[in-house]
Amino acid sequence: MNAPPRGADVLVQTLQSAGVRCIFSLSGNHIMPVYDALNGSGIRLIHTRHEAATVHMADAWARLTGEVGIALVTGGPGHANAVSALYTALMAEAPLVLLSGHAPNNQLGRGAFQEMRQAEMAAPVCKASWTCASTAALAGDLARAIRLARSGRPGPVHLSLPSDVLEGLAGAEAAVPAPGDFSPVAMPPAAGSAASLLSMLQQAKRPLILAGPACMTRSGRAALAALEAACGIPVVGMESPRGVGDPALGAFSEMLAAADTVLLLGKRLDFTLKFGQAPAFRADTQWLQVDADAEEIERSRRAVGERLRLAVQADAASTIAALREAARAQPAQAGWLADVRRAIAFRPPAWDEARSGTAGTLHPVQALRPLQALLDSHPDAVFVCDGGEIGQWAQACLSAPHRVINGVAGSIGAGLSFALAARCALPDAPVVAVMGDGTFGFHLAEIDTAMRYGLPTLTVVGNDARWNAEYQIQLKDYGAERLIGCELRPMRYDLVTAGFGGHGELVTRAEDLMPAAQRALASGLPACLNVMLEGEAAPTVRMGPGVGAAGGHA
Ligand SMILES: Cc1ncc(C[n+]2csc(CCOP(=O)(O)OP(=O)(O)O)c2C)c(N)n1
Ligand SMILES: [Mg+2]
Repeated sequence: MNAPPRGADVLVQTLQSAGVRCIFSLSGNHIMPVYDALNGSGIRLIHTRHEAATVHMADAWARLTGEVGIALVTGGPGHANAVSALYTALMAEAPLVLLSGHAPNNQLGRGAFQEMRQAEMAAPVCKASWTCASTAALAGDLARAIRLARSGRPGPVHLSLPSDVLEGLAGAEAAVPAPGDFSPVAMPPAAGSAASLLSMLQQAKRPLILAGPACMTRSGRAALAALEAACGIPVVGMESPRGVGDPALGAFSEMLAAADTVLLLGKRLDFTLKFGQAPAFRADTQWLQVDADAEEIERSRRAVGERLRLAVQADAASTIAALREAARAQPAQAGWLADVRRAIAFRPPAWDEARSGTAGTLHPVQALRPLQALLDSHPDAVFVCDGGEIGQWAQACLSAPHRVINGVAGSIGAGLSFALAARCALPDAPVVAVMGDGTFGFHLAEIDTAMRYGLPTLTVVGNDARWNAEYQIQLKDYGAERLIGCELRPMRYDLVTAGFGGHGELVTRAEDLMPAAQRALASGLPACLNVMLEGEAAPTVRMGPGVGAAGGHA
C-alpha cells in the first residue's frame, strides 16, 4: 500500500504539473521532506553553495527559458541569505518563486528553531510574499505564486513553507492544479488604445518606444525588433542601471535628447531615464505610457505632469502584440529610425587602436572584442555580464543571442550563478561570462557546483586588482590624493579555479587570449581566464557634432 502523500509530495507534484524541470536549492532541516519527495520526480536538483546563488540561478533560468525559475532554501538564515538576491530579479523583472522552509506553524511564537518573520523580510523585494497556512492550501498557494510571478510586470514571489505543512498528510483526494492554472493572466490594452498610441507616435517627428527589462530576453528582443519593423518607429529596450548612459546603447543618449514623443512600454520613468527631465530629454517631450502597475503610471504623472498624454494599464507583452497588429510602417520616419540605429551601433573609432600602456596587462577592449567570435559561433550562445567598469566595457563590446546582465538593480556578484543556470538551460551553447575580479569573489564556491553537476562555462575575469568602479568615483569626486580602500590584490583566480578541479589560465598578453579561450572551451571543464587588465574608467560613448546625425535633430 502506498503511503498517503505528504505536503512535500503535493508540492513536488504541483511543480511537475507546472512543467518545472530544474530547481536550484541549498538544503536545510525544514525542507528535507521536499528533497525526499524529489526522488524519482524527474525534476533536476542543483544543490548550490550559497542561498543567494540559488536565487540568481532561478533568475537566469527564468530569463533564458521563459519558464518560471524555482529556488528552494531552508528557513531562517537560509532564507535571509536568499533575500538579497531577490532584488536583482525584481529589477530585472524575472519571474521566479523563492520557496523557503519555515518553522512549523504549530510552534510559532514559542521560540521555534530558526523562527523568523520571513514573509515580511522578503516583501519589499517581491511582488508578493506570504506563509502557507496549511497542507490543504499548499498546491493552490504554489500555483498562485507561479501565476503572480509571470503576470503583469513579471518578478519574484516568495512563499514560506512551514515544516509541519510539508510533513502533514495531504489526504488522498489532494488536488494538484492543472497546467493551465500556472499561466500568466494577460492584461491586454483596452480596445482601441494601441491604435491611439500609434497614431500619437506617428504624428511625432522623432518618436521613440522604450521597453523595460522584461522585454530584454531573447524572445522579448525579437518581439521588439518585429514591432520596430512593423511600425518604423525605433523600439529600444533598456535594462542597465547606467540608463541613458548605458555604453551598450552607444550614443543613444544623443537621440533621447532629441526625441519629441516617447512611449514607455513597461519601462519605468525612474533614475535610469533621469526621471524624464532635461537635459536628458527635451523639456517639452510628450510622454505616453503602457504599464501593468497603476503606481508606475502615477509616478510618471508626478514626474512629468500634463506631458503624460496617454497612459494605458496593460502588460508589455500583450501590448506589443496589439501594437504589431495595429501598426502601419510610416516611410516618413525612416530617416529618424536609421539615425537612432546608427547612434546605438556607434563606438568610438579610437577603440580599434586601444592598447594597454602597462606591460603585462590588456586594455579592456583588447580583452573583450576577440570574444565576440565565440558568441557568434552558435545560435544559442549566452553572454553573461557582471562587474563594475569591466562590465560596462563588456556590454559595449559584446552581443549575443542570449544576454544576461546584473541589470537595473546594479547589484554585482551574480555572474557565476547566472552562467551555471545558463549551462543548465542550454546544454550545448557556449556560455561566456565576463566579470570583474571583485565581483568574481562573491560566489567563487559555485565553481564547485559547476564541477559536481558537470556545468562547463567560460568565465573571463577582467582583473585590474581593484574595485575599479568605486576607485573611479574616488578619483573623480575626491581626487587622487584621497584614494582609500579600493585596492585588491592581483589574485590568481585561474589557480583558484584549478584548485576546484576546473581549467584556469592566466592571460597577460593580448595574443594569448583566444588560444587560452579555445583551450578552456576544449577542456570541457568550468574554466576561468584570469586576464590582467589596465583598470580603465567605464566608457562614455558620444558621437559628438559632425560624426552622427544627432546634431540635426536637436
Ligand atoms: C552587491 C553590491 N555591492 C557593492 C556594489 C558597489 N560596486 C559596484 S561596482 C563595484 C566594483 C566592482 O569591482 P570589479 O568586479 O573588480 O569590477 P571593476 O569595477 O574593477 O571593473 C562595487 C563595489 C554593488 N553594485 N553591488
Ligand atoms: Mg576590478
